[in-house]
Amino acid sequence: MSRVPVILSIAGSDCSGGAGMQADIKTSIALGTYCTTVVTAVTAQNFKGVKGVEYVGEKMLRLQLRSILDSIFPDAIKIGMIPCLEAAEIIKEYIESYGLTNIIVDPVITATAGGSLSNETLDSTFEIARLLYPLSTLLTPNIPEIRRLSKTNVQISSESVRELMDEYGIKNLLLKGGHSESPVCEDILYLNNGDIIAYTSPRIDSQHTHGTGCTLSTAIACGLANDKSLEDSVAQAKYIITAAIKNGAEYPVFPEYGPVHQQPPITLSRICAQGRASLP
Ligand code: PXL
Repeated sequence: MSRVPVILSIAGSDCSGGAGMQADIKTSIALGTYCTTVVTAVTAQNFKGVKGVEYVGEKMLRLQLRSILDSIFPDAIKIGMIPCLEAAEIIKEYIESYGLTNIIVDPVITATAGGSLSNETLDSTFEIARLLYPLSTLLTPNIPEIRRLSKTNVQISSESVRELMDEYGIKNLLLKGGHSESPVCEDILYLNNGDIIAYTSPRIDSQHTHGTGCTLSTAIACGLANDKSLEDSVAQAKYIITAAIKNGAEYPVFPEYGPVHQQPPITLSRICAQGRASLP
């Protein structure tokens, strides 16, 4: 009997359900992958902003990691919100001692709704980067995140991306183009072997983009967990996120700002109306 692929999401909880661990679980379900979770922090937020953040603490972080890794070995891992340096040190220790691979790191710094997701200074953001990025299979920064990591406000070039990859020992990097001014949304994959692949989608005009980064990085992890190549996993994830943004715009949860939708609404009423009790 073949086993369901499993991912582990190491991320913060977003009580609004749009981003963080909640987005990871929804994405994983949409892709038929089982999602285990290690919560790094609890955030209190809605689509207008972050009201509070609490780190779960060393003991609880270790206990969650041990509970999962001793019983369900993940085929791929997605790492999102890292609230402090101590959490990064613990996660690194577990990645190394359990020999974890297929690790996607989303270098989350601020929340989509506005507000910091880390109580760390800029210096410790770089320290967290030095600890975790070399262990990752792929880093998925957006334009503000790569500017912050490269310590620049100017246009990012292929050379500056490669310099950053060399400086932090990043194997592969996906630069997300969502924040660009371009009429299309182009994400560029910089591979270890020197190759560059561009993934382009139409830009969808929407205020419902909360959870975009979490959804994309988790969808890539799901691809790897299903034994797809990194290039194919990114292509699949690009398709999923474009559909989720389109769904979020067409079926908004809140009238103004809100989350992406990982799946089209299930037409339960139609199934019930047909009186169908058995599975299709
Ligand atoms: O999308 C980045 C992100 C990650 N993790 C948590 C978040 C957000 C954005 O809002 O709330 C918990």
